[in-house]
Amino acid sequence: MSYENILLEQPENGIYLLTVNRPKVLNALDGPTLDEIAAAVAEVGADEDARVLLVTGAGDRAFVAGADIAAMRDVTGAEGKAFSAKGIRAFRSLELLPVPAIAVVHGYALGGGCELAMSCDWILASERAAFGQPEVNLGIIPGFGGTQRLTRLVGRARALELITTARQVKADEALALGLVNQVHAPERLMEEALAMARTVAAKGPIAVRLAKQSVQRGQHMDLDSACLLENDAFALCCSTEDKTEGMSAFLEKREARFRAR
Ligand code: CO8
Repeated sequence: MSYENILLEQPENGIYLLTVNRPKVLNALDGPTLDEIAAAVAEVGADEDARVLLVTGAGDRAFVAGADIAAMRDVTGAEGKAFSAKGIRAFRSLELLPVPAIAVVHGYALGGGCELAMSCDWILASERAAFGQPEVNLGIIPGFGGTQRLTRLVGRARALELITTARQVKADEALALGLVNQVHAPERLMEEALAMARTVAAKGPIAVRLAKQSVQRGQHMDLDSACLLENDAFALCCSTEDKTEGMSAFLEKREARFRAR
C-alpha cells in the first residue's frame, strides 16, 4: 500500500518502521495522517511474520508536534468529536497491535505526539526529546487518549499537573517519571532502537505476542480475570513447537531456532 503522509518500511526481516512524514509542520497529525497510521498498523498487524514495529517522526526537530492546529481551528463540536474519535481509534489499534510497538522519540512529542508515543508499548527517547500535553494553551484538552494514558503511566497528580500547566518535560525528567524506558544520545537513538527490536524479534514469536496481549488486555481487568488470561496464554505457549525448541536449545546449550509454530 502507498502512503503520502507516513512511510512504512521494513529495515530488517520482521522489523517495521513507521515514520510520520510531515517535517514542514513538525509531523503534525491531520485526519489523512491518522487514517494512514491506522492503515499502516492494520498492514503490520496482518503480517504473520511481523515481530516489532518502531514508530518515529521525520527530521531531527520533532517526533510529532501534536494534532494539526491549522486543521482544527475552525472545527465544530461535532467535527472535533469525530476527529478525536479518529485519533482514539487509530492509537488504540496501535496499542492492541499483536506485536510490540516502540516509540523512538527525538525532539518534540507534544499533544497528539505525546499521545502517539504513549500508545506504543514503550518509549525510547533521545537526550533532546521533550514531552508535553500543551492543549490547554489552545483552549482544548488532550483528545487522543492523553488524559487516560498519561494518568496510567505517571499517576493522577503528575498527569494533572502536566496537563493543566502545559509544562514540557525533557528526556531526563520523562525517564524519572517512568514515561520513557531509556534515553540515548541523538546520534545513537535509532541504532539502539533497532538493536532492541532485533532482541525482541529473536525471541519466541508466539510467546512475545501472548506476553503483549496478557499485559495490554490484562491491565484493565480485575486481578483474578487477568491471571486467568495469563493462565490460558501460558497454556497456549506450552502447546507450541517453539516451547519445545526453546527448552531443548537451553538444555543442549545452543541458540533456539524459533519458527512461530
Ligand atoms: N500543528 C500545525 N502546525 C504546526 C504544529 C501543529 N501542532 N506544530 C508546529 N507546526 C508548524 C508551525 O506552524 C511552523 O509552520 P511554518 O513554518 O509554516 O510557520 C512549523 O511547524 C515549524 O514550527 P515553529 O516555527 O513553531 O518551530 P519552533 O521550533 O519555533 O517551535 C514548537 C516548535 C514548540 C513545537 C512549536 O511549533 C509549537 O508549540 N507547536 C505546537 C505544539 C502544540 O500545541 N501541540 C498540541 C496541538 S493540540 C493536540 O495535539 C490535541 C490532540 C487531540 C486533538 C483532539 C481532536 C479535536
